[in-house]
Amino acid sequence: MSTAEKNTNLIKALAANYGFDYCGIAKAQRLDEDARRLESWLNKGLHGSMQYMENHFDLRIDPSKLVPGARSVITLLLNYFPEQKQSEAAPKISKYAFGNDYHEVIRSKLKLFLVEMNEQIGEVHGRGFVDSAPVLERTWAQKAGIGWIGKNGNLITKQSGSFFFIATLIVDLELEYDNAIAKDYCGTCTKCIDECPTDAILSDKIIDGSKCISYFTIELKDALIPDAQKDKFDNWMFGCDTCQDVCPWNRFSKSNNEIAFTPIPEILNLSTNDWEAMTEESFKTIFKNSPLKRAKFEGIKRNLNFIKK
Ligand code: B12
Ligand code: SF4
Ligand code: SF4
Repeated sequence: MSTAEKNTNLIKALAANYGFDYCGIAKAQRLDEDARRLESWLNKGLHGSMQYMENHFDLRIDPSKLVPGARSVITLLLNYFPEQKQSEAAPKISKYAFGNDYHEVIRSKLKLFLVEMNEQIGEVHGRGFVDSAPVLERTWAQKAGIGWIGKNGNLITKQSGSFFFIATLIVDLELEYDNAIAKDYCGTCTKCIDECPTDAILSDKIIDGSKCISYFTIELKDALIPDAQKDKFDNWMFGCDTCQDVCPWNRFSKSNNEIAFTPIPEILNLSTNDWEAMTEESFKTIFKNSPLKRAKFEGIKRNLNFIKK
């Protein structure tokens, strides 16, 4: 067995030990095709007011700018599909935000993962990323053979759908590479496009971020959501899962086993009236470890006000 093969096996075993559901590896290289797609997305203003998406273009398309001497990009997926559902009276919250903030949960796993790689393999330079860094995570997951990019823009796995977080480890270690899935298993389906409440899904797997409910309810920092969107949110208060809920591949979703993603009871049970009555103090206490913090108390109140009939 070659050293690359031995190290690859070890990394895939470590991924499973840390509770990741998928692990795939791609050769670290410049993403020229994606650079064109990203550039066009930005030029069309589909990022709305998410100015951070304009920053670090060179880093986003070239892993060796993030880790000097980068050889491999390891992609790890963590399932967040919950067993529990929200009550009918609750304002809708995206499933990814039911439990503790995934950034913290995954970051600590990645840290330990790198330490263990160094202990077991020898000196490996690398960095772990989840979400907030300039890394095209969906592209790397696709290149690592884990799934395909659906018409709804999400990375979809054939075995268990798309309710997964994506994390990447960029390392200066030569490994064995997985083959990208060449095929697209969306076929003639257009359910996500038809059902998106704000028509944010364009052709060619392009998402108009500036029209997505997730953008309006989480990323938009303005005091008001534009009137043109009124009555379109279908009771989504934080994020939106519609294009994944309607995706036939998500009938294969299995409940996650991550204790940290156990739903916060208030998310499942509070009615819109309960939310309206909530004070800032209770919000800060109940959601201190939750992704809802990103929208802040004022953002949640703004969203509640906007979805009110
Ligand atoms: C900005 C952002 C948003 C914005 C903009 C959305 C968007 N589509 O870009 C907003 C706030 C709207 C958003 C919403 C959501 N997001 Co978001 N978001 C991001 C972030 C930070 C950057 C994405 C980005 O680079 N966008 C720029 C566009 C141009 O890139 P892209 O959409 O990733 O598409 C690339 C590839 O798909 C590729 N591509 C397209 N077609 C094809 C075809 C082939 C063959 C290939 C090879 C490549 C390819 O082209 C693009 C550029 O290369 C990533 C984290 C990260 N660092 O990657 C999370 C991320 C994409 N989001 C995630 C999630 C979970 C969501 C939501 C589901 C949350 C929710 N429930 O509310 C929604 C889903 C909306 C949707 N349908 O996409 C997950 C996706 C997990 C998955 N299974 O795919 C990520 C990866 C975060 C994470 N670490 O887990 N998000
Ligand atoms: S998350 Fe909701 S608003 Fe955004 S693209 Fe999907 S269905 Fe449309
Ligand atoms: S709903 Fe249909 S078109 Fe959309 S991502 Fe899923 S399979 Fe593809």
